[in-house]
Amino acid sequence: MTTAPAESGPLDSGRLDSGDVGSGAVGSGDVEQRRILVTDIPGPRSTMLHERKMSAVSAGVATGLPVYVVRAAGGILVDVDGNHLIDLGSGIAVTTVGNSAPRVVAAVRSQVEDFTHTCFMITPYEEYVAVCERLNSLTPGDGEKRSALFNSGSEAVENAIKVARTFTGRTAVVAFDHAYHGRTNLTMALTAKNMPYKQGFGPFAGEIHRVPMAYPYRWPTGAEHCADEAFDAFVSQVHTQVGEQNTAAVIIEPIQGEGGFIVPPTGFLKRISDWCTENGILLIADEIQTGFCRTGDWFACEHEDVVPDLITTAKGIAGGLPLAALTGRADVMDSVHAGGLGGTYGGNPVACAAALGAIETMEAEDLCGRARQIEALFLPRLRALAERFDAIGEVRGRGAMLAIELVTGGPDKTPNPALTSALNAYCHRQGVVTLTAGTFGNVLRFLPPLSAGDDLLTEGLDILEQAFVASL
Ligand code: PLZ
Repeated sequence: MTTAPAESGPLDSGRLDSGDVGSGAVGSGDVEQRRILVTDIPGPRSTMLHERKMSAVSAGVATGLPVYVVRAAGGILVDVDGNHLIDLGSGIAVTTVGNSAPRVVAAVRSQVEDFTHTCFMITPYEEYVAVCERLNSLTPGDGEKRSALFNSGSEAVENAIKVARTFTGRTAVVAFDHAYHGRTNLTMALTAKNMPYKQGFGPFAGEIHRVPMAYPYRWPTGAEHCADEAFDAFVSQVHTQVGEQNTAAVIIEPIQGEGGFIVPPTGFLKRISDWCTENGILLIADEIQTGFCRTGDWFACEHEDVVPDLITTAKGIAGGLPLAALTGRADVMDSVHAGGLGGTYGGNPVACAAALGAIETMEAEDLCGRARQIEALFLPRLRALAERFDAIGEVRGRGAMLAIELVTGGPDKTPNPALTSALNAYCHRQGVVTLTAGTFGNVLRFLPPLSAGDDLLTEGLDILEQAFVASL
């Protein structure tokens, strides 16, 4: 069934075609927007496929929830057994416009028929240029900007470091505790957490220096001291251990993603940004998880009035097709010698077409507004749960990037990864796709597609509530 051509499966009948584009709703096609469980999760067909996976795919590639997907749209994933699961993960913040969003489908179909690849470095095409133009105008800052396109978030981050080193003539890079920037050699070095990302994979790239993150919930002297003390520690450590004059860039996620949806105190980012400017150091905002309407603005930096020198994006940019970008000040981006940036597939025309369709969808459907509505739906429910269950140490996040941090209860804030796994597994068994995060594995995070309807989101929250009752 999974190997059948996409158009021939029984679930494909009545699929939205390009004629439906612009109908108003972010398309859910013919995928019924309802949780439907017809087997246990995972069901028998998924279980069989998973056995094949175990003997064909490297054990290094793990699976969070082994249901095998055949269709997805709106806020629903349909598996091979015919179960309809509520998607609260968006494939880790990727399908922000929804799976197979009509404008993305139409743009991809048309592009695939025209041509699939030429290599932009050899014989270019308009779609790449158009994506860069959109990025240059949508990202924070009114100054002249340039962009370059890549295949993955990690690659965008690597290139941000290459550009920063070229422009400044300096080599050191400062990253934060709990940071996640990727799995390639340089980005592993930037990523903070050892298991599973770094264990056994060293030696890592040099000239990466780590400083404390402003993590209010776990700040040793209390959240009220977090902004000042974290900023002072940052300044002092860079000064004493690295040297401002050696520092090319400071890289930060405006809200940390894999690290546990850590929201720094208001003003912290701005102080870092101003200090970087004073010291000729570039600020790189890694908006790979926070970007493209996810937090209720196009980019999370906007909320803090911060204009980074360089911004990395990926994930939500192209509705599920692999695309990533580096956007930044024109003088910085143009400091690299011709031929210094590139790659065979970077800015593939099909991925670029998808990005143009995704960005058009975000504008036409006001998906930033939708992310704020989702925040308004989730936060009161999560806060009510926190009132009821001591195990919820903190509710945090912004827009449709929300999380609860789980502890054993009591004042010591001991992380509770066992409860986190139990809640996650309960939601999965009930057909709700939740994700975990956090340096201590004790954060349950919610990243629904912005195309999911309120009914589905409410039902997802009901099941989360049941998960607490069942697990505590
Ligand atoms: N920067 C902020 O969130 C990707 C990775 C999950 P790639 N996060 C999900 C996993 O276990 O691999 C991410 C991110 C931020 C960079 C990246 C890296 O993006 O497209 O996965 O390379």
